[in-house]
Amino acid sequence: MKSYTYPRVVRAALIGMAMTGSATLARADIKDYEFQLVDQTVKKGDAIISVRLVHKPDGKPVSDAVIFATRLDMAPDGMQEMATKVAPIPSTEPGVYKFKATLSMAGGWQLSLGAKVQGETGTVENKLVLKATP
Ligand SMILES: [Cu+2]
Repeated sequence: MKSYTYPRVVRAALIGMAMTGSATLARADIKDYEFQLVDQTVKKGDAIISVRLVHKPDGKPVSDAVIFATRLDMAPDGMQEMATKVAPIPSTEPGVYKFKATLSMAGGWQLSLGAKVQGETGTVENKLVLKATP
C-alpha cells in the first residue's frame, strides 16, 4: 500500500512547488504591503513611534521605502483636529521606520502613512491606531 501513497505525496509536493514558483513570478501587488506598529502603546509626551513595513505574503521586512505622507492626530478619540508634527528619524533595523512626535495627551492617536515601495506601482496607505499612556 505504501508504494501507492508515496507517489501521491511526491506529486502534491511538486504541485506545491510549481504554485510557489508561479506566485513569485506573478506581478506583485501594492496591496501585499502593510505597515504594522512595533509597539501598540507609547508613553505620553515626547515619543518615538516605530512601524514595520512588511510584504505580507512572505512576512519579509521592506527596506528603502519612501515615506511621503504622515499625519498623527487624535481621531480615534474624536479629536481629529488635534494633530501633532511627525518627524522621521533614522532607523538601523531593516524595514523599520521611526518617527518622533510629541503626544500631548493620553489616549488614542492615529498615524496615517503613505509610502512608495521600490519597483512597485501605487502607494501603500495605512492608518495605524496607537495608545498614548499617561
Ligand atoms: Cu486630544
